[in-house]
Amino acid sequence: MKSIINEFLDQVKQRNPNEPEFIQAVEEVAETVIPYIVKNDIYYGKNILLRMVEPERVITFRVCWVDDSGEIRVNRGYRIQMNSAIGPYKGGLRFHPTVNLSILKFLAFEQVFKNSLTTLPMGGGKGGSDFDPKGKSDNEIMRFCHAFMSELFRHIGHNTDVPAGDIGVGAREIGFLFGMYKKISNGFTGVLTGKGMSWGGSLIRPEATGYGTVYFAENMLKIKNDSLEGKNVIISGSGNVAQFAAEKVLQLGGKVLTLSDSSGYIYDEDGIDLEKLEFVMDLKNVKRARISTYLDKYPNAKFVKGKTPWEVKCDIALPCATQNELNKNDAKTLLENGCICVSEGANMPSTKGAIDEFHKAKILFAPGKASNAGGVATSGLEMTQNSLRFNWTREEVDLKLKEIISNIHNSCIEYGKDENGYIDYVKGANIAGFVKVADAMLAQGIV
Ligand code: NDP
Ligand code: 2IT
Repeated sequence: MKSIINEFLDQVKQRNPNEPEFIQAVEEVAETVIPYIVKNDIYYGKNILLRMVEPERVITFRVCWVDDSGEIRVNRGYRIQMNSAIGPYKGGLRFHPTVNLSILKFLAFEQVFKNSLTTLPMGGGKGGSDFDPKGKSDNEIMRFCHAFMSELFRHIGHNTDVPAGDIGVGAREIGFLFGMYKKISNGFTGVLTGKGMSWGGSLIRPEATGYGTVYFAENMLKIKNDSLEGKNVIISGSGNVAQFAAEKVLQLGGKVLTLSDSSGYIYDEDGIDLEKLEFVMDLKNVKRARISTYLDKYPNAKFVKGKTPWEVKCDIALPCATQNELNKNDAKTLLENGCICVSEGANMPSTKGAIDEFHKAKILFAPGKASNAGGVATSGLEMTQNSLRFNWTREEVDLKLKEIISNIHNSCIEYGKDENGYIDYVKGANIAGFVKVADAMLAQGIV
């Protein structure tokens, strides 16, 4: 088996040089899915995985815009249209200076499996730019978003490809992107998700990724007859996903000890309660300040510069910042400190070494493609509401989100439970996500 997997990975590495994040994501899938393909005649010998690692289309384009001082700036825009076997391409846009082809291809590849797991009809895609929103004025953000959409518009559409937010792209950016799309397409359609409530957005979409990550943790704990009540929880990041993960942890009776950004983490021994979280939300979403300024209001907390929160003792860890933010040593520290559950809010935050440690210790570990799928699932619900020209209530959307997360959890058990009863959620999510897409690809022939 090892040689079949290695032969496959060698081919992928050769065709995709200098793309370490993409190879990392493919490797994780290949190790769990190839043994399943080999055992199942309908998939074997059809090069399905080889077809799935090749994007259906990769678009890169120039984005020129003028900054506040009158200087002409040049950025690079991307859209990876990875797989449309089960629905229109669907996935976020990331604006961050580290954005490159490798990162967007890994995200688009993961998205295919994640979207399949939601049970909704969405293919996988991802896009973005190396544009850095930090320190830019609202007008600069608007000019960049408009310039970006003035090219992207010809490649997307509500039945073709439906982008949304990711790192650096929130409600403000989706507004500017939507405004330009509507103007140049001369049509009001659900071409983006994460829209504002008065112009086609869905209730609960802003909260959905963070809430879903915590619902997934609650599902995992439940099979151990446990819950979040009274648990110490550490969270990384302080953006959209981290904020609403924290809110849901508090609602379910847990204690939130940390939040972070790329400068370091804050540790509040007394717990970050709802009032403190509201302060963080204003700090990050309105003032767009650094997390360290939390200490100006709450001086009892500590700011640990340049480090991640994994050294803080906890029961549950929720990585909600970015890829490869939790490595093998961090995993060992978490385990030594008694951590029993890790639910990924970010995409691929744990390195392969870290995941191996979690599996060796047989703790509850959920990979992002399962545990953060609540965000895109609720985007799918936004698409449905746009098509119906109707809005569901907060309670209705939240109930559907909970059901979807619980179904994803069940799919992981179906395909990931081993002989000893341990649930390998990585294997479960990869195989369950694969089956639906592979079946659709087989039915549609060689296209
Ligand atoms: P935001 O832009 O709202 O927040 C990102 C947070 O992560 C910020 O606190 C940011 O800190 C931190 N961060 C970003 N890059 C780094 C880095 N290199 N090192 C340390 N910290 C970093 O993004 P989201 O909350 O939307 O996204 C967070 C994660 O969740 C990403 O992995 C994303 O792909 C994933 N995700 C998001 C979904 C969504 O619906 N938004 C859905 C599913 C997954 P700083 O301000 O210093 O950069
Ligand atoms: O990684 C993700 O799932 C997202 N950034 C959300 C994608 C979406 O289309 O809502």
